[in-house]
Amino acid sequence: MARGRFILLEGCDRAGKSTQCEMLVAAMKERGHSVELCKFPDRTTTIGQMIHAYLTNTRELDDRAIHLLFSANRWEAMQAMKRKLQQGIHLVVDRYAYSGVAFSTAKGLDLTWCKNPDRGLVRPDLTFFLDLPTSEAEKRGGFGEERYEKRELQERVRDVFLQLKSNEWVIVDACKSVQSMHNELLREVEHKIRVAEEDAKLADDEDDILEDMFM
Ligand code: Z5A
Ligand code: MG
Repeated sequence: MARGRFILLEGCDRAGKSTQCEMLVAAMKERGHSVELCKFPDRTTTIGQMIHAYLTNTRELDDRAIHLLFSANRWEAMQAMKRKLQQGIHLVVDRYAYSGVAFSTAKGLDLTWCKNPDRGLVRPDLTFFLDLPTSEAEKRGGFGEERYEKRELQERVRDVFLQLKSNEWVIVDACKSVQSMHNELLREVEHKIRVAEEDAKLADDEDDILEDMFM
């Protein structure tokens, strides 16, 4: 049996990541895959509650301290995520370490310093970057409610995201309709899973989880 695939949705604010994650999970389940949704920040943990207080402006924190909390929030999820991937469960993940680096670097921290705490996390098998101009994001529901939802910062964040782009990234135009984005994502995911299953039948070598984020 092939291990589960780690499918990440990253992207600009209000680009529809959470909408697409939910649709993707539902469509994969309908097709008979075992799949779970993960979301970062995970606001349900103790660390996640500190992050939530910061994002909703009820708490002030040094830029480095909040960066490390976002990273710790990923590390605390790592054992459970690895176990699920090993059990053949696919993970659809709503934001991850690329958001961590993009936001903190956009605030002025050093890029390499920002990557370091996330070094060695599990690396996604497939990353979608949902790209949306800030002028479009501003027209969408809820923009401006949280700390980082300001135009200049969002534009710097997008620039850093694009610097982090690697081979397993697929750039998606998030100006498109919800349904056409969904069709594109589902097609790519189905292809990725099919290739992994075929490889698992043919190859003897281990299909190890990739524990080399930012390495
Ligand atoms: N952050 C960080 O600094 N460091 C880290 O390590 C991590 C995160 C992991 C909270 O994240 C903040 O944390 C975030 C980055 C920072 N700060 N900012 N800015 P979050 O993930 O909890 O943020 P969120 O509140 O979920 O917002 P979001 O992710 O930006 O939105 P989204 O998930 O991309 O979009 P959505 O909720 O699916 O849709 C937004 C609206 O647009 C909604 O009204 C939809 O109906 C509408 N929508 C969606 N798709 C479309 C299309 N295709 N057309 C038109 N309208 C659409
Ligand atoms: Mg979201």
